[in-house]
Amino acid sequence: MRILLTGFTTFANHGVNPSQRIVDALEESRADLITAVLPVEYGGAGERLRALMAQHQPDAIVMLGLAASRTAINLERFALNINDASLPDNAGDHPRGRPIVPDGPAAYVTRLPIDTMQQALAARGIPAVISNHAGSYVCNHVFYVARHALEQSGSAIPCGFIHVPPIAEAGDQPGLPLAVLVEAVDCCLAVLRQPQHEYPETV
Ligand code: PCA
Repeated sequence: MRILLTGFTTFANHGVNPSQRIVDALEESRADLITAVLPVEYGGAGERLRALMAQHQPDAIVMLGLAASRTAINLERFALNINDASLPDNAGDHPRGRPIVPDGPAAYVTRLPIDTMQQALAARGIPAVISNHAGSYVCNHVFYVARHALEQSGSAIPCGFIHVPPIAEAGDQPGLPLAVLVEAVDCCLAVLRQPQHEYPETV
């Protein structure tokens, strides 16, 4: 199974984006991983993601991003058809209430086995919750763009978004150590590699 795993560069006042560090840590770990770090730009990230999908034709897509205010792994359930954030992106684009795909569906549901992933994470003692949506900034944007592209092409491959908290060592905010974040994502990828996404005995 060839899995496309993406993270993001830094943005706003976040010195480090844990999603980039996780991707860097895992990129050499398995031959089945295709990794990329996306710019925190609505247009640029969507374009890059579509190009990666077209080039590699992955069997699964897992996108990662930082959710600075969260303290657990957040398995995202829905991507919303809206770009709307108080913060501009890294290219200065600052949409408010702008649909991602005019006339597209209001939301797409994840195609990741998030319940099984949550159980697998809990079994390892890693705090993980299901979050109903990925916000309305660039993370939600790429989640929607990927799901829309798959829907348009009639593909039903696993595809979804996981938000991670900050790296605990990196600042004064609560978070999780980088090693735990890496283990969490590795654990989610192991779930995907199981036939029918059964609960993995060993990951
Ligand atoms: N988090 C932001 C964008 C990039 C990232 O890592 C978000 O939650 O939209």
